[in-house]
Amino acid sequence: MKYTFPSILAFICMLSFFSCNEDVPNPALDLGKTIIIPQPLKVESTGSSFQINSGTTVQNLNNIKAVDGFVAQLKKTSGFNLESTKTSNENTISFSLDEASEMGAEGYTLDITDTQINLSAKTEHGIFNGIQTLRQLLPTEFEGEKPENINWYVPSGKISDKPEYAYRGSMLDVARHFFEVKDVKRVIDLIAQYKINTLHLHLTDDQGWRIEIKSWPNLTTHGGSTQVGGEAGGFYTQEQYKDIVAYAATKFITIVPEVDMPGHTNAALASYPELNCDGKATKLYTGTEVGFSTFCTSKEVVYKFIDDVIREISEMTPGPYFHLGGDESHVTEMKDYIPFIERTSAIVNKYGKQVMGWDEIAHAKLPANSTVHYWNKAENAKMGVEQNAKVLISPATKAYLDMQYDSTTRIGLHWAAYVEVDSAYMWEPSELVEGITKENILGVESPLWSETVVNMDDIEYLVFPRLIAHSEIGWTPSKFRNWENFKVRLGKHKDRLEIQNVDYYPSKLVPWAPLTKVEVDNP
Ligand code: TNX
Repeated sequence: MKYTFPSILAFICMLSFFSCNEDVPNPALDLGKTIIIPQPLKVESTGSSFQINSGTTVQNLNNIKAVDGFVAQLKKTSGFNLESTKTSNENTISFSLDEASEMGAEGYTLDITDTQINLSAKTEHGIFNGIQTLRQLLPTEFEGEKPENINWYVPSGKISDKPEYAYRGSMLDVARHFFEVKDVKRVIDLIAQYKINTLHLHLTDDQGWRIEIKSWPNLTTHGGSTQVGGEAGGFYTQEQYKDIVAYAATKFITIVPEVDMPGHTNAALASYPELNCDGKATKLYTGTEVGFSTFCTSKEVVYKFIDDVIREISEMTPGPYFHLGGDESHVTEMKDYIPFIERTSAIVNKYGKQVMGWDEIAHAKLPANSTVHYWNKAENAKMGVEQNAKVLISPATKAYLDMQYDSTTRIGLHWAAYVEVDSAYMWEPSELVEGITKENILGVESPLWSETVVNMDDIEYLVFPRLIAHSEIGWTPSKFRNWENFKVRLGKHKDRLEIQNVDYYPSKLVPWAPLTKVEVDNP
């Protein structure tokens, strides 16, 4: 491709003093061969291409914010001015909202001819998702930091795309090990490109309380002071939490806060003696056992405490959900657990949020619009569905990002399974549990528990590339998914991970390969 007639002509044009863009036909590129993850619903190639060059203008009549970020990055890496224009001409990238779009709340249509790119969607979120696709149609250099003197061709054709599931999430456990705001923002940046739209933050556990609660300050000053292994912990001030929420919103990611209760509460029990039945504060805990702690569910002060916590967090959280945990409460008797979940759920509703909780909460009678988060027991998920709850799907054997890839993986656990990339990819949410169908499923979430995860490199190593596989499960209908095809696309996605300095796990099952010359011209 590099030495074909058009490229030689283009070279001659570069040496001459006048532009001959119009005379040089753009290369014939095949949109259908371009690697896009998650795979869009419909891709039709027209076998030509659009060239972004010094004369390209940008039309953003609806002043869509997400467009500004995209254009800034393209300016930085192409060196072109990309002036904004009110009218589209023969060389324009245009972004527009279209009330009549049939692609739904998150879908988009991307129409590329040899003279224009038109991205349209019903909502700004749809435009954002279309931009994530457009990023992958551009040369990998787009993801870099400095101007690159290359041809900026985009294959022509039409993509009509929308997601299979409304909720496509990841979870970060900031309780076992604490991660700074900048790390959370990097996670947000990295996952957003795969059209993930939710980040669940596991904010509290036995080892640490990570969110400032103004009415109960000892939760963070004492309860947040340490972490697994005994080093110093940390917590988010309310200002920092709001900053995370606002940053996530710019990438169309909703934050779901979790306060895990009545078990997994040692950090709170160590901070306030009155939450314990014997009135004595427990010791801070830096090990990795689970299931040994519980709030004293019969004490009124516990519900005053929970009311304050849920109120303060809900006030800072624009998203619809509050996750109350509810898992592994092994030392709470069922006769105490059930009324606890019911009373706490009512508090969540009182502050305008919908209940989300790990699958054990289905033992209780759940209010309308609740979501049971299936991680372990299919029968719990079914009990949830029987009371009309939705199910969020995170089976530990497939979706847990803290599971080791194999027995040699340097970090991670394996109590549920070893989860290699093929295993992470090859499953279908609506076929996991008999009786739980697509209608019952809110979506898919990939949790990263952090008992063994200490820094950003560890996060990236466990999250990538498995989250990329999960993103396609949540976005693309199963009839268009196939491991043999996915592993090749993932292999060719390598350059994009590397230019973003992602410390991914180079699974032997994936044919990792830099793009060849022909593919570079047909990105
Ligand atoms: C189970 S998943 C837990 C977590 C652990 C995780 C480790 C769930 C609801 N509870 O407390 O961190 O396993 O894989």
